Amino acid sequence: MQIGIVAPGRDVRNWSSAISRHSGIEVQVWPEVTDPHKVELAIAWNPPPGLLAKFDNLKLISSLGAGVDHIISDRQLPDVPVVRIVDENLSRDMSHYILMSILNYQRGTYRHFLNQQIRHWENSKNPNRNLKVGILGLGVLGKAVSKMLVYHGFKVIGFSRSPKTIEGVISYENQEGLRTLMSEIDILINLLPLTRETKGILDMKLFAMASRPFYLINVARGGHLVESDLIKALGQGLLTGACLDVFDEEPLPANSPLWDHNDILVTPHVASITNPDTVVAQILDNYHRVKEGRELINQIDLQHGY
Ligand code: NDP
Ligand code: OXD
Repeated sequence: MQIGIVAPGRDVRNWSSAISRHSGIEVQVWPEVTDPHKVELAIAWNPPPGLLAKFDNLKLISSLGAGVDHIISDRQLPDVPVVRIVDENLSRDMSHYILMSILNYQRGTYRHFLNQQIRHWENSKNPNRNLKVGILGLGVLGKAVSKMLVYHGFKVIGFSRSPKTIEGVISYENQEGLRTLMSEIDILINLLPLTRETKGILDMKLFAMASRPFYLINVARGGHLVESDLIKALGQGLLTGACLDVFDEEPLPANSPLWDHNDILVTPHVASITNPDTVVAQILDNYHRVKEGRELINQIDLQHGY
């Protein structure tokens, strides 16, 4: 048995060395796969469509991260289970990124930074201490983020497919719930998986539901956001600004208008990055489970798409 890593454009040397530290299993890294028949476990990030089908002895596919949209969009996906990463470090890093974004927004850090470039002294007003934060997606990451925000004194409202009970968090489902959430928030965080239902959810229709200008933080997927609607909505004052970590096309092309927009902060998909050392054990555990016919952990429901 061998492990195949398929992650075009990503440096996966840390994955190969983590796997050898945790097991003696041989690793083949695409495109240098010489014997696809030996690959029983594929660890994938954005695999070229049709490629995983070439591993004719495959037993399991694991995403290299929390999301699986980049794997299950493959129309020739082999008929084997797909699992994803759930890891405390991912949740903590995501929570820290969100806290940093909110505090930078609340305290006007970027205005101070820009003012420093021109030696301009401008005292800001008192920070708004009553910011209401809406979170789309109350899964593993959304839940961790919501608890952290409640701990830091923010009012938090969440939205998910099924009802949730999280201390200090009001939670909504369905279209009516989404409308209510939008009418109450000052900041909107997107932590939904990218599926047929959620693609393009961050569009003008949603932005127009807000009852006051709000700040958008998109850390889920670029496919959730209709970029032209964001720029239009910023121009119309529906939004006060946006912090974007994920994009339809990554790396973000040099000619994207998002780079130059004064009210948009761009970060290069770094909100929360999987550390192979802390997750290789769960991936291998899942491989053994599949071989022994036991229940898998963090398995994707292909019907729901997450
Ligand atoms: P989960 O699968 O644990 O949670 C998904 C949440 O979204 C659930 O609460 C689910 O509802 C809800 N949801 C799904 N579909 C809908 C829908 N149609 N309407 C309403 N709610 C819906 O995912 P994670 O929290 O682990 O991760 C979320 C996403 O974050 C990932 O898919 C990935 O794209 C992104 N990510 C980004 C990173 C970055 O660095 N920028 C790092 C890691 C992840 P329910 O609970 O009812 O099922
Ligand atoms: C992930 C990501 O899905 O990094 O883990 O976006």
